[in-house]
Amino acid sequence: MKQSQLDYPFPKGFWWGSASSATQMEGAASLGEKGPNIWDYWYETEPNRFFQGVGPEHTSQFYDQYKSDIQLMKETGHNSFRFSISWSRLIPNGDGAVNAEAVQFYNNVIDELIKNDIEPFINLFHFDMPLSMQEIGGWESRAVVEAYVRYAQKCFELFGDRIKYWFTHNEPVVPVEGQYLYGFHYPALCDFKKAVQAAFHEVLASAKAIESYKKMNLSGKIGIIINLTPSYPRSQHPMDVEAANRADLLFNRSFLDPSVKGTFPEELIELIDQEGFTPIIAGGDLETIKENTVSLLGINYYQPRRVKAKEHVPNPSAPFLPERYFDYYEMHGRKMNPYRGWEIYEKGIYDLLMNIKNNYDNIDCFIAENGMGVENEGRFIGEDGIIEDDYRIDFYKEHLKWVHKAMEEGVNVKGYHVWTFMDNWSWLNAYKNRYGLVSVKLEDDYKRTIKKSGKWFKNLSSNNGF
Ligand code: BGP
Repeated sequence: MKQSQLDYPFPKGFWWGSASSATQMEGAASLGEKGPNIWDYWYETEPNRFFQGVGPEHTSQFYDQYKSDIQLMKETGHNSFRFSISWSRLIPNGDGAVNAEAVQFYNNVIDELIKNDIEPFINLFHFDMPLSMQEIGGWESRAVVEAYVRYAQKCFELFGDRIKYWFTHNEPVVPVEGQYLYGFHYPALCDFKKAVQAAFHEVLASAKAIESYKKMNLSGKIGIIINLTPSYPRSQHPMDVEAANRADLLFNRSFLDPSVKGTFPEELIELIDQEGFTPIIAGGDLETIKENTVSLLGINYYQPRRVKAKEHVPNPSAPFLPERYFDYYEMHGRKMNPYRGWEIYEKGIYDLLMNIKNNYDNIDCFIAENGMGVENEGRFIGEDGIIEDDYRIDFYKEHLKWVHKAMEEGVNVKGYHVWTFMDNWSWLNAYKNRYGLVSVKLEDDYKRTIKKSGKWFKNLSSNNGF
């Protein structure tokens, strides 16, 4: 189709593809000389935490099937694909000897992608702390920051000749929430002070990895992928506005500002200091963060936060959580995903992008995850045996319209990656919510079938718009 016939044309070279992560799709969790990470350990010790007791060993078997999967990526129109390196597969002890089998695997994946004209994007950390590193404190520990930087350097050395787009973290706020606040990642603590230290160390680790990358004089770009959740106040009452601002500071700007601007927001520092949660910062750390900002920003967007002022004075003995500063409310008439329970608010993606243009120097960015999870998706299989996920096609279109508008208004959006390529295992939720352009039938030897949305995505990418 000619570009002039499209309602929503996108520029030449726009990235169409998807995102994934090692633990969620490789499988082979204890094979190929891989070391254990926190997910393997948690599953071994507390399998009942996982939906239907399904653990990381059963993730989509990309480790064995990467070749045919990459053919399916072609068939679904990918010109780019983001995956993560499993730190504990590459360096089984977290620090030290490199696993030759893992090097071979990642080299094979990279080469196969390039051979098929799919640009590989590599993310270095997607929630999968090696167990040995967690045992010495995980992100709370300075030693882990140093080990992470050595791991990052190793990745640059091994794969930097072919990789043009690197990312230091995916959604760095999530391990902080999961491990230190809300209990959905091992070790499921509830300790705000430790959460702040861990967050600071993630920011520092990212800056130090960027510093190392720059020293190597490779020709690629290095960025970070952050999940941004726009916080909308219930009303323009100053107390509601203040509550939304605090949610924004804690969940968005805590990583966005240091990554892009090299500094933490003053108001955030005040908030943290006033509670006595100031992290340990070594001499030179703030300079390292200042000097090593990202050159590309990946944005994950799923849903907004609807925030109101706190109605009651928080009980001082209750666990200290970010919700001490605000409450959530159910906005009347908001659109919900009936199959996952998350709000769908398409304009949120536009608001986020405009914020990047107006307040973050209009840095080059791309949508690094956007997707619609569906529980029990098998019910939508049509007569031809494929999943008729028109709801997902609508979801993508409605978000892309807003991305398009932001681009018309000058935001430097370079691409759109969906979550995700094929149905995958999602941490404690395991296979509960399906997101793929391709379905995976666990009970039929992980059989892959392209969904209706996968076919639609192929047209989207071939036409470069819709
Ligand atoms: C994102 C994560 C992904 C994935 C996705 C879906 O925040 O980056 O790793 O898990 O959420 O989550 P869920 O399966 O819980 O709906």
